[in-house]
This record gives sequence, structure tokens and C-alpha cells, in this order.
Amino acid sequence: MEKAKFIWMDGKFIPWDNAKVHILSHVVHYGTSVFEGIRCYKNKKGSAIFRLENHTNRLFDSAKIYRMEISYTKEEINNVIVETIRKNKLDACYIRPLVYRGYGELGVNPFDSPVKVSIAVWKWGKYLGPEAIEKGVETVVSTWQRMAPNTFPAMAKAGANYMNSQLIKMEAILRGVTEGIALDIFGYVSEGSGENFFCIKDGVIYTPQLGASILLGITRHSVIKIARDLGYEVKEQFIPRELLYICDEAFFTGSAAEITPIRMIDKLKVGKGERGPITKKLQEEFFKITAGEDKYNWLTWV
Ligand code: PPE
Repeated sequence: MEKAKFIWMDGKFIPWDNAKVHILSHVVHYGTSVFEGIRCYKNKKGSAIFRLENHTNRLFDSAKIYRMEISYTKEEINNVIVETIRKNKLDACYIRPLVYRGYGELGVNPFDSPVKVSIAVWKWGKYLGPEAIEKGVETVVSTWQRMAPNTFPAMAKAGANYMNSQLIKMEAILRGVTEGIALDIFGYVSEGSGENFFCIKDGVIYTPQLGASILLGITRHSVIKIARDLGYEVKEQFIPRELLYICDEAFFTGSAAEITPIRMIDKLKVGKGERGPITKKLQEEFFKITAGEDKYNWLTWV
């Protein structure tokens, strides 16, 4: 990864190479963390963070589920994020706020380990490869499913959830493709290892609903809003696996992935095997906003 200069840790800016935690920190042993991934875009008007408040709200929600009390307000976190970007003199970057249990006691009980906060920023290019946004990616349906309801809460963006994501991602790579599409334990489509999933059939846009073991993505929400405002019908519902094989278009959404078309699923072409027209239209509208046309008030200027 490309280093930046400073990482904010519990109130102080620490030089990148010194930003360390103790090996006996609770998080290292038990995955005790919640985090966010946010993009800051450079455009003609300056540098703009995409949907900062929504990300901070989700960070606090994730922390609440895991009973981690953050000793800063949302407003303070938002301000520190802006300050961290400025301090690193970055314009376009990826932002990673992390809340975790640090060094205190070991043993599963987390309550005796302090809740710590860090904010890092760095340059991050296209998540699924440099050509993915135009050409799309090849995928497989993963043999690994997303976590069952009432096991790991999917709505919390918790570090430990990403062990499941890693199984999905490793399998995809070993099967020679970019990303895996995971089903939920009932066999319905859920999401990618680090992205939400959408597909389009006969002009209708489908995406798995809340409860399908998905992270409630902020890009997902943005795309649903953009699509409905363009006049498309968007259905949040159970998606049977076979829709993957007969849909006209499909794409992933995420802060890192933005809107990435899917051109192949299980060696079958999605539509013509290239980015579809509605996907392209949604990308155009999305990137207009990140380029500074802030019609929904989604940008925070650095
Ligand atoms: N599902 C999962 C499992 C997920 O990790 C992400 C984001 C999304 C959906 C989309 O959510 P949103 O970013 O709010 O639209 N994944 C983050 C981390 C990726 C990583 O490799 O790290 C991200 O995109 O920042």
C-alpha cells in the first residue's frame, strides 16, 4: 500500500511507521473491531468526502451493537477525519476509521480492554482492478455463504466479519476470478466479499433486502436513490440464484468498489458479457456527484 504521513490515534497524529498496537491487544486475538471505509474525491471544486455523516453514523451503530463506547462525539470524529486528510496533504484518498479494543485483559470478556480509535488515510486506486469500472469483472458464486442471522450481525461492519469475506475472496482468486458472490444460508443472493450486489432484468433493478445477511451499504443506498430518481423501478427483495444466470446486467457497489460491472458469473456471460447500458447510466450519475455536482448534499468539503 502507499504510505501516507500520519495516522490519528486516540487524539494524536502518529508518524505512519510508528502507528502500532500491543500484540496482546484484545483486537489482535478476538477480532474486536468495527470500522468504516470512505472515499474522498478530488474534483474541480476541491476535495470532497462522500457521505461522511452516513459513514460515521454506521460506525457508531456498529460500535453500539458490540457495546463499545466511543469517547468522541460523531462531530469530533467527522472533524478529525477532515483534519487527518489535511495533515497528510492528500486530495483524493480512502479513509479508514477504526474502533477497537486495545491492551487491557485477555480472555473473551471484552469489557476490561479499552476502546481505542484510529483514523488512517491513504491513496487507493480502483478496488477490483484498473479496468474494472469500464470492462467489468468476472465472478463465481462462492461455496461459502454469508453468516447466518443471529450469529455475526451483518449490519455491523465488524473486523471479524471479514474472516468470512476472506474465505469468499480467496476462493474466487483460487478459481481464477476477481470476486465471489455469496449466498445467504437460505440460498438467496447476499453480497460480495466487500461489496453489495445488484442485477437488472427486463429494466427492473434488483438488490438483496435488509436481512439477507448484507451490510447496509452506503453506496447501495446512493445507487437506489439515483436509480429511482432516474425513473427506474428498484426492488429490494430475495434474489434466487438462477436470476444471476439470466439477468441482463449486474454490478457491485461499495465505497472502495464504487459501481463495478459484473461481466461473468460462473463462466456464463451477464447479458453481452460487458458493462450494460443501465449500469453505465448509473455510473455516470454517481461519478457526476463525486465530481462535485452535489445535488443530494452528499459531499463534505475538506
Ligand atoms: N458489503 C460488504 C461486506 C462490504 O465490506 C462493503 C464495503 C459493502 C457491502 C459496501 O458498503 P459501502 O461501502 O457502505 O457502500 N467494503 C469496504 C471495505 C473493503 C475492504 O476491502 O476493506 C469498502 O468498500 O470500503
